[in-house]
Amino acid sequence: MSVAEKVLDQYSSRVYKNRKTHIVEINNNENENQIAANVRTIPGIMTQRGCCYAGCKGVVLGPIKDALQIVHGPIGCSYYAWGTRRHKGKNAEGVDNYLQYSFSTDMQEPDVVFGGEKKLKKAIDEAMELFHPSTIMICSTCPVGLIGDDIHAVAKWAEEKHNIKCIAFSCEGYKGVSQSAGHHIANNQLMKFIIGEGDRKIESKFSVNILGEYNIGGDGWETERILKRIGYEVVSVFTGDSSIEDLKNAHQANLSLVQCHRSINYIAEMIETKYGVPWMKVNFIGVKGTIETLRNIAKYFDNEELTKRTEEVIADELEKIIDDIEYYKTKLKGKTAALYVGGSRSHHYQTLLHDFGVSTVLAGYEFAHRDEYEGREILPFVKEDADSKNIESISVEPDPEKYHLYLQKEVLEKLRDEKLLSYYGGMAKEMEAGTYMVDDLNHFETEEFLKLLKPDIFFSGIKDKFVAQKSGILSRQLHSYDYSGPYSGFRGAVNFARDITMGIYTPAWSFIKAPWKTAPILTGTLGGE
Ligand code: ICS
Repeated sequence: MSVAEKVLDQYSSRVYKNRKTHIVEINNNENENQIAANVRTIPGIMTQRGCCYAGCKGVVLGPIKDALQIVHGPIGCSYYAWGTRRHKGKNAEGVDNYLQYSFSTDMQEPDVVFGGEKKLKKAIDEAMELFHPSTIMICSTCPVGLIGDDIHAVAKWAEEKHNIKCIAFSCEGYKGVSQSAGHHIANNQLMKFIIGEGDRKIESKFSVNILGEYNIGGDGWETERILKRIGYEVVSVFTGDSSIEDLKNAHQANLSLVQCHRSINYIAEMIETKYGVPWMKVNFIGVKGTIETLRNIAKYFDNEELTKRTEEVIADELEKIIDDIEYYKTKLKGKTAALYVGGSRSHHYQTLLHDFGVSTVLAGYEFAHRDEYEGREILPFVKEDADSKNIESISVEPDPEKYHLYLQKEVLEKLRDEKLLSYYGGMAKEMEAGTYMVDDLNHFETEEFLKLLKPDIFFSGIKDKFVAQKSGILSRQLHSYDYSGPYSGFRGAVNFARDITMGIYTPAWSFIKAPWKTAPILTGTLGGE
């Protein structure tokens, strides 16, 4: 029996059939690594997924520092989204910063019975009085959708009464099957009400947006530092350490760089369609990934001086870290890892682990779609550029998500031959045959797989880390980086290697035995006496 079969075998036949399609043993034949993803979790299963509200307010909107975000719903929804994601933001002159705060209408039973709009209006009045924000965002959680409060009407009311911008997000937790729906809702509203409104003058010919970068542990700052060193102007970052003013001007950039495709692909697409700003998939995680990305961007701009400067910066950054990298390689080479996060890091971080010779035995996502698992090759150029390179018909493969970047097979092969393709994501590609790719890995499967595969380290989040830790496996959080970071770019790679080396060579958790291993934790008697 394979490892996957041993895990699946414990399910009832109905669950077995369903979960089997979400667990893939990687095969050398790329086309066989197909996985079921982005579908409903079986009720009753202890999933690690989050909700639509988490994806909208927690992920995409959360890091916008000068929008005062009021959560319309019970207090718990707001409390659990308060300060946990570590999207960092600096205070800047003339820009409000509400990142430390948590605003909620604290909905109670009477509001559910009689409607909560009055309370929401009161919360807005109060926020205006105390903070004078220029932008308010309203995010609703489950009960609001169920009782039908019209938060969009309240937003309009607030705009007129207070002369501010007020945007409502109907991101009730139950919508969709995971956080993913929330990303989409946030993307749509940002596009509708913010992007395109700015008229800041952009000086540089080499101006970029960084999309899908939320500045967790300072990642966005490190990426920006490298880009600025080369000579790029960073117009906006979606949405790490961002201000409304920056986001308004995103349409003025020459190119959008997409780090986390899953959460922001909709905006990347819409900015391209509406304003003609093309986007390119990048990866600033890992030394190799960063170098490849910087070269791809330079290739896009096709400017001699910029290309030269890119190579200079790469050489200089490398020189500064190379000794550390070599040292950590000797410490980490041959170790094995399991990764389980949301929808983009499990493949990006595999590239970083490979830099140090760490291989992956299992990797999974909570809510990724099939592209993040199976990968797609994409054109790192705009369509027009491809045309100018004499590639005839670039037609779109029928795809549920209708990305124009999915190409027909013959075209793909031609582009591949001409080395015009950059790879986009794709977990399967990073993995060796015989390892496991799992979608919506649940609590039970986590325990079982870890027992059978025994990785040296398990990268996950706060919900799933303790079981691993208590069973003696080193755990590092890949969502929040625990208290560390940045992990992006050249310096980030060293931080990352230092953290996991420290963990692996301080095996504190393997010295303890979980109490339930030696003694029963429940006692009782059967019968009447
Ligand atoms: Fe993208 Mo946690 Fe990002 Fe990704 Fe997304 Fe979330 Fe975080 Fe995780 C995210 S946007 S919050 S890279 S910053 S929803 S770590 S998909 S689950 S892997």
